[in-house]
Amino acid sequence: MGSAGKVPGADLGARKLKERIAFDGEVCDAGDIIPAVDPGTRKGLRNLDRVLDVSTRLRDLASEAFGTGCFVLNIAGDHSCALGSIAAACEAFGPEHFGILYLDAHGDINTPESSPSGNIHGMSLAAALGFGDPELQSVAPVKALPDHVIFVGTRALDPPEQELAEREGMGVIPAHDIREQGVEAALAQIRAFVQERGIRHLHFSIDIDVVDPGEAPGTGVREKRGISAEEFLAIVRAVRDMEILCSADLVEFIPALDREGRTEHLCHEVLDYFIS
Ligand SMILES: [Mn+2]
Repeated sequence: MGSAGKVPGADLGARKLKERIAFDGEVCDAGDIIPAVDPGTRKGLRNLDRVLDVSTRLRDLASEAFGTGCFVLNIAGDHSCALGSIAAACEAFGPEHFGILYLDAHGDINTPESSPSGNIHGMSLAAALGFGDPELQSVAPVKALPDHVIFVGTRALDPPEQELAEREGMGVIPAHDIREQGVEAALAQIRAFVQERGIRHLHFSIDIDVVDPGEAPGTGVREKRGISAEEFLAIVRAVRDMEILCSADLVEFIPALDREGRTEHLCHEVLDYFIS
C-alpha cells in the first residue's frame, strides 16, 4: 500500500519488485495486502483507518509465518506498514532479545503531536515502541524496547525525534558518519550495539530513501547527502550475514520517480541478498 506517505505510488513499486521474484518451495508468497478500507482522515491523521487495517493484517500474516519458522520479508509501499511486521516479530520473539535496525534517512518516531507532516509513515516506529496515537499503538500488543533500536543512515531526524532518541537510549549512526568514517566503522558500531544489548533476533527495516537521491531517485521523501549505493549494499550484506535477522522490510520505492531504473536495480540487489 502507499497511502500513508507524502507521495502516492509506493504500492506500485512493491508490486513491480515482487513480479521478478521466483517463488518455489523455499520462498513462499504469503499474498498481497490490498487496502480494504477507503482513504480518509480521522483525528487529523491521514488514512489512519487504512494504516490500521493494512498493518494489522500484515502483523497477522507475519505472525503466522514466524509460527512456522519462516524468515519474513515484507516488500511494501510506504513505511507505515512496518508497524505490522515489527509488532509480529516482537511478539514472536519477545522484547528482551529483540532489536530493530532502521536503515532510513528518517526516524519515523514522530507522534501526532510532534509530526510536521501528519503522515503516518513518519510515526510507525514510534507506535511499535509505545509512543503516540493509542490506536496505532494497539497494532503492537507487545512493544519493542526503544533502546534496542538503532538508526543507520539517518539525516532527517526532526528535533522532537532527536530528543526522543536521546532520552530513550536509541542508537544513531547518521549518514554523515558513514560517509566520513566508512562502512566498517558503522558495522563495528552495529555489532557492538547488538552485543551489548543481547539482541538475538533483529528486524531489519530498509527504506530505500536512505540512499542518496542521486543514486536512488525513485522514492517520495528524498533527503540530500545520503549514503552511496555501494555503502548501502555493503551494510545490507553485512547485516544479513550477522545471522540474527528474523525479518526485514523493503519500502518506499516509487517507480514513477525513478530514473533509468536505478532505484529499482538497487531494490533487486537487496532482494537477491535475502532470497538467493
Ligand atoms: Mn524514510
